[in-house]
Amino acid sequence: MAVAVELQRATQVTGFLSGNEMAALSAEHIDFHLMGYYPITPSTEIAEILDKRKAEGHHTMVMIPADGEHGAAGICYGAAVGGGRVFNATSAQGLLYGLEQYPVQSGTRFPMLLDLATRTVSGPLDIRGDHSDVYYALNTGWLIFMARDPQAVYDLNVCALRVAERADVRLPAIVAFDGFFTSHQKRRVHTFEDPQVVRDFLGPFEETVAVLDPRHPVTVGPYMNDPDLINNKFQLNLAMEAALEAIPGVFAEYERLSGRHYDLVDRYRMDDAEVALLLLNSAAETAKDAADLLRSAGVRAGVLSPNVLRPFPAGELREALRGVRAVVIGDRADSYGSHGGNLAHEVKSALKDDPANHTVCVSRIYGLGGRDFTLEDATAFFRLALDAAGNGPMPELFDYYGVVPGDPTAPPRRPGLPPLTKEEMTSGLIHVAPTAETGLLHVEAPPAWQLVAKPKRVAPGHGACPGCGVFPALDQFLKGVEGDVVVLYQTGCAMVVSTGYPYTSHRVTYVHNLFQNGAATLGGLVEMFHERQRRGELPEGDDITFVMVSGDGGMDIGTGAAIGTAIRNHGLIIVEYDNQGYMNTGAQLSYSTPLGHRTSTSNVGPGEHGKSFHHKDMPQIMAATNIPYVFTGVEGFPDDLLAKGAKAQWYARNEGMAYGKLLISCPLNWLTADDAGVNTVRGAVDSCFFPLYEIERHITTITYDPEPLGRRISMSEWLGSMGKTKHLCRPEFAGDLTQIEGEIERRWERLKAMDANPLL
Ligand SMILES: Cc1ncc(C[n+]2csc(CCOP(=O)(O)OP(=O)(O)O)c2C)c(N)n1
Ligand code: SF4
Ligand SMILES: [Mg+2]
Repeated sequence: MAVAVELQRATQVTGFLSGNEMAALSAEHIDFHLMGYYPITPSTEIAEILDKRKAEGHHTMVMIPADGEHGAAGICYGAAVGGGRVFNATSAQGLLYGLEQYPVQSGTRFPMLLDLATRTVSGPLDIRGDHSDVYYALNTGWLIFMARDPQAVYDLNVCALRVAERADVRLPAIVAFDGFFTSHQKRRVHTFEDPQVVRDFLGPFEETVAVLDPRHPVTVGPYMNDPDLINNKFQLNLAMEAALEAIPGVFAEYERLSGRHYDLVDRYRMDDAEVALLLLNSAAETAKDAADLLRSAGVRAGVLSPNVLRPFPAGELREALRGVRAVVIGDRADSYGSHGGNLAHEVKSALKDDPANHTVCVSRIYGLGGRDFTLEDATAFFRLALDAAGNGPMPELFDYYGVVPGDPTAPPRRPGLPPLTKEEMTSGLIHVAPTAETGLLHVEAPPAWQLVAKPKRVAPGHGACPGCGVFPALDQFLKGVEGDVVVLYQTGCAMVVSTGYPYTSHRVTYVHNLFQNGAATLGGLVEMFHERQRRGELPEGDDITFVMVSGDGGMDIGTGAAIGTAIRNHGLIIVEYDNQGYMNTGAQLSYSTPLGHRTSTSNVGPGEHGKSFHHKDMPQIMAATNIPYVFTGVEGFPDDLLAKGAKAQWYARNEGMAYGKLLISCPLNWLTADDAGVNTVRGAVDSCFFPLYEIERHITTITYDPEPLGRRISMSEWLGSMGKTKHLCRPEFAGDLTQIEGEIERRWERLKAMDANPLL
């Protein structure tokens, strides 16, 4: 028999890869038709690796960078409906932002695979790993597999898809592995030498509904009420049960190919265990070492860890715990107020169905926010189990592990700089008033250098890279804004490098909410300010200017919120700093990345020529909402920026929303020298890639025109000045360069026409 297994085993190669690398490799071996994705740490690498491999010509999967995870989930759903293999990868907020789409995917029974590098759900924002995200998926109707190490990521991706696509299952599947612990740590791994082995194991994709056959029209997603909906859900439940039946067989078949054994529940030294730990993913591996140590001291200790969470392997857990006197169930996420995490509750309910079971269940919340789970922690859990088994005082049945309650009377660890006063932030040198003839604003202000004494609202000592253009540009803009300011930052470099509990670089009140919802949040805050003033709860004369700061990425995923806020015309300013990519997450493309530019998700090689579509023209999009003021600016033109700051404040105070886009240099990812920032953004202006202009009460004015000054430079001169775009000056990219030049010229000519004609 052993010989037969050996004979069927496929040839494998050994590597040293991380969980994300294994996720990407398995996706390549599966050869999905399409991946829809949106970057989020720590799962982003998966799309980055696949994009790079595509550029190098290793695969031809369609890779679609979405405008957000809701969009990514929508792309995946559409593609799945189209009949083919579909892949996505995300984490934390990304999972939650797409959440609404997942029950549709399972409810209409279209299989696909989503890799989840688990991470803490905000807020506060924390990019490291726990299981608060995957627990949100428990009720989505998706199969959920748990991969404890990089090897399991590869293996379970293949097995999960095989289960998902069975005719009696037809459900989407998540494979979840621990963010950073598994996603980024490399291990010795084995993969099939020939990807065809994986493809044969899966067989061809069989569509059940032919949406792309016009000769046989179908209706997908009709609205469904009583009495059918409950039957739809019942059938989903049956599919879960079918999956539970099928998984052991799929695992066994996979074992014959790979030699690697998986069960519904991973049992370690459980045969005669009297105490046990029940943990998910990487922590269970640590617990195994603790079990070994205890075993050598004569304690019958074991470890249980489900490889599958949905369907929940209740029967296997019941059986495994039958002779166990006490188990500590660790949850890396709380189900707040319910006296236990989801795993603890589900295990307890499984045991309840076995009247012969007398295992004491101790529930602990541990390891939130990526907090390590060490050998000492696992040993402490075993001690709790031993106490609960009767060897010591009975522990609390539910508690948090490794926390301190905090002291509300403790002073801040380090006092920051003193708050800015209204007086010091009001130079009195800037005067703004509408002109009688045109109604457009006239700004009277000294040259920007004369305002250097006006304090910066962001203190020095933040963590931006050397030469980063974000804060100099923001400061030049904010120099034009007088008095009190409240800022809201969407997630991005400016937020990440300027706050980190318990420190802040902000000398004015600062709010962070989510990556994409800042405009709506600030709209609510502005209106609360006015309403409380109207009710006499805040002093009548007080005036605050509300400023949202966002990266270009925030204006992709947050476009809807920004446009909604603009259409409602709240009195606030949105400043977008555009560094042409998602820089704090590792330089992925944004919709503001221009055509042909190299980013970590628009690589350059025989299979790809950098970003494949033109950059979004956000000022024109915002202008179309009819807000009173739209502008562009760069650091190299401080007087221009200062005046635009003053106008933006005037409009926010008197008429409604102002929006401005600042092009800022990012030496780290543009691959330019640290001191080249001002020249690089100047080059963008002088090549007419980024014209300086404003749209005030629908009238467009170019505020700096390089042409009459003889300063216009060619596109290739500007592109050649940055490492990320140098390739575009090579002969084989001549076609791309022509396309870029054509688009930039078209936009510039259109702008000039708008400048010349007040009706445009
Ligand atoms: C819903 C959601 N999706 C993804 C992320 C991950 N994320 C945080 S910031 C960011 C990119 C920010 O790019 P941008 O706004 O251009 O700012 P930059 O980092 O370039 O300064 C991404 C992808 C998130 N926090 N929330
Ligand atoms: S990555 Fe770029 S934008 Fe972000 S802090 Fe560094 S230089 Fe600035
Ligand atoms: Mg950016």
